[in-house]
Amino acid sequence: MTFINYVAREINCKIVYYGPGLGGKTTNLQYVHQIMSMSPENTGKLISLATETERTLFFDFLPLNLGQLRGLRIRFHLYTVPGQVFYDSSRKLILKGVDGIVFVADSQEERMDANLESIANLAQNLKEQGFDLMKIPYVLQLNKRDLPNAMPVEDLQKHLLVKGEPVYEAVATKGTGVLTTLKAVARQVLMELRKSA
Ligand SMILES: Nc1nc2c(ncn2[C@@H]2O[C@H](COP(=O)(O)OP(=O)(O)OP(=O)(O)O)[C@@H](O)[C@H]2O)c(=O)[nH]1
Ligand SMILES: [Mg+2]
Repeated sequence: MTFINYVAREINCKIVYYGPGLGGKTTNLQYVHQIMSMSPENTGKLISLATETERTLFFDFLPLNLGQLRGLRIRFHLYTVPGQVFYDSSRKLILKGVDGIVFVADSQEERMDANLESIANLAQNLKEQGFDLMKIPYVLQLNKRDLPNAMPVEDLQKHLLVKGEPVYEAVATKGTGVLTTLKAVARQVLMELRKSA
């Protein structure tokens, strides 16, 4: 549900980072913000609403200006959801009008159930908003590759792939894989835009 504002001559796309609690969604946005703010004309403020312990309470938000399509400026609005199970109503709200999803999986073995639960929750919440996980632009990020208990990539893929989506390994705290992931989802969103434009 891309929002095209012909008066401001801009296209607004919404990308949501989804996944289990403590998986690294906010860390992804912090890194993108750090890199992009080297050219301030492209980036707005990173707005985070967090608890005292830095868990996302409602959402994180980061606007980015990334190029043009047919004379319209393209703005990507990045959001994260709170991963903690009991914030489901916030997740539903944040998914409204979504154009693309990054699923940030936690590679640690003990977080496999939380990953699976979060994917099921995503599919359900998308459905309630009238979206289909099988059709929406979607990439899978396998985060926390630096940890000793990270599962092998093949095992994670076997359990977490939903539709042959692109998969990227990441260490969000170091920025590894963060921009590659973002570019991949942005590319899919732009392809959808071109189809409908
Ligand atoms: N070792 C390691 N730690 C990471 C990595 N990515 C994130 N972390 C750490 O994991 C913790 C949680 O990261 P957040 O980005 O806050 O996780 P989140 O997914 O936003 O969590 P919620 O907001 O509760 O849903 C923080 O202490 C991060 O520094 C990573 O790739 N490797
Ligand atoms: Mg967070």
